[in-house]
Amino acid sequence: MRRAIPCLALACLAPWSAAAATYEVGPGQPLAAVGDVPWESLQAGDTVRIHWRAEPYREKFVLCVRGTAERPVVVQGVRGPNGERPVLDGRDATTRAALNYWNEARGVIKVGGANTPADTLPAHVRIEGLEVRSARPPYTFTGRDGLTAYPNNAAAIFVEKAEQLVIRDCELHDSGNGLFVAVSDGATRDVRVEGNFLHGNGNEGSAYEHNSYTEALGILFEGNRYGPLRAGCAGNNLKDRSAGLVVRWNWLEGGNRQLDLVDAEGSQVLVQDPRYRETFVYGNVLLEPGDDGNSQIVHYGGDSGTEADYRKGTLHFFHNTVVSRRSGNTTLFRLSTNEEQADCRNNIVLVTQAGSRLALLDGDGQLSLGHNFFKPGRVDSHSGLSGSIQDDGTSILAAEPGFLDEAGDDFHLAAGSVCLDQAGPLAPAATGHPLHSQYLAHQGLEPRPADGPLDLGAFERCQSGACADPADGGDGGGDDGEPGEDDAGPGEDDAGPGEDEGQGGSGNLSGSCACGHAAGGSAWLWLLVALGGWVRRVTCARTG
Ligand SMILES: [Ca+2]
Repeated sequence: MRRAIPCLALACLAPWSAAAATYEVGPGQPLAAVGDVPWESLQAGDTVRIHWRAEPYREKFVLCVRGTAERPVVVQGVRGPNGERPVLDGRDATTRAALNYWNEARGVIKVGGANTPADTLPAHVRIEGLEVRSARPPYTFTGRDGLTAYPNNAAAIFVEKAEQLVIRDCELHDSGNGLFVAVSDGATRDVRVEGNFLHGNGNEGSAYEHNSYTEALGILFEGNRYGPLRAGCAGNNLKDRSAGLVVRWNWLEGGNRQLDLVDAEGSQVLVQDPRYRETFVYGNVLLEPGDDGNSQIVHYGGDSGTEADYRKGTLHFFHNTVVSRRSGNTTLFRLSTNEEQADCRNNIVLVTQAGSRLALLDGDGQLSLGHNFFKPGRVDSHSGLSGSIQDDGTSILAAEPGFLDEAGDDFHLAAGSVCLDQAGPLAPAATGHPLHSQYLAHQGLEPRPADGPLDLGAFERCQSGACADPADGGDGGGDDGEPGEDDAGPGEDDAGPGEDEGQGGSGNLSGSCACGHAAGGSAWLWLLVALGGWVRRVTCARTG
């Protein structure tokens, strides 16, 4: 029952094969509330634009819709006058009555199945530019079952199942998990998490909820800022159980461990996928701000106890900058068994205490080292080495790596740093992951300067003052490894539709706007992009 469709003549005349709509939400917009959007009848190519307002939107919804590569479904925040992202607040939130979906308590935004709209595997969905918060105990919302409490494992964004999903430029906080991605028996794949700010999540006294907790077939994290969890919460910062995991060019500060990369629990599809054996972590800043949780920075392998399913492959860990300000010991890697390997090269690893406070391994595992920076005095293990360490002797031992402003958290290299131009070659398996970008504080990326031999760590110094953009220089890498993902409910969570009654969603609003949407030729698509300001105004009003 949607009808009126004011739209631009250009858009209406464009030769697109299917209609699509843009819904504008906010003060002075055609739709006042998030719940006015007909979420149950979204179609490929539709865009929902939620405009900033001073008061948070206390509303929640499900995205159960398939877009296409050319016609994604986009939910987009439109920032306020001072750059504020619009806020979706789970506390006291309500759900549009026309929606009916399970696992409603698991997130403010759910991407996954539903009764209304009809169930499907969501695809080509993009969520961007929103602040999403406050899905955790003791908060409550009102949904299909009336007043409902959030469970501990509620998330700001809960992905039950999806493929080709992008979450970017969002702030996710004050929830059990900031982001939760379940593998759903292998259905969830190709997820990108880009340029978000995840912080202040978790539940007091619990180690089971994290800033992000993910399991998928193919997942990429890049350009994100991870901050400490909420006070008193013992979860990890980035916890993952995926196959095809890439973590690059992020800022990861605090958490029980900065990275907890453990075994797939949700699907043997992951364990059987060749990508399960290769994990890539590069170009990140990993900062241990103090005596925050576990003294281990990276855990790789598994934690379920089912060792046969542990990663038992290689963690490729290169060009990271690791800084620990712990007062006592720091351990760089915990490899779960002696069948886990780490290839550690071209990193800067600095402990602010004496160099002997750094151990490379907790005990188990096979570690190979080349071309890293350490302070003198590092030890193999603080608790007894049962694995092995292959050190090619090329690492630099010095008192200081030569950061621009260590106390001020600026870990770019200063002139004269011992880390300049000291990198060795990447591992053969890592050559598909060129260092063409670096983290830009905060939540951004910039080209890594092309300045002769690579420097150690996450940042390249342009010594000449006039460096080429490596993207122009053919680093050959093309697009590296998009992570795809699968189901896998992290941890304890089932994420399964559970109780769901699947009565089909026939009451969908039929039809969509008469105005067009980018469907066909790329020329039209790019014309639309160029005319973005106009396109945004192609607005379809709901008639009720
Ligand atoms: Ca260099």
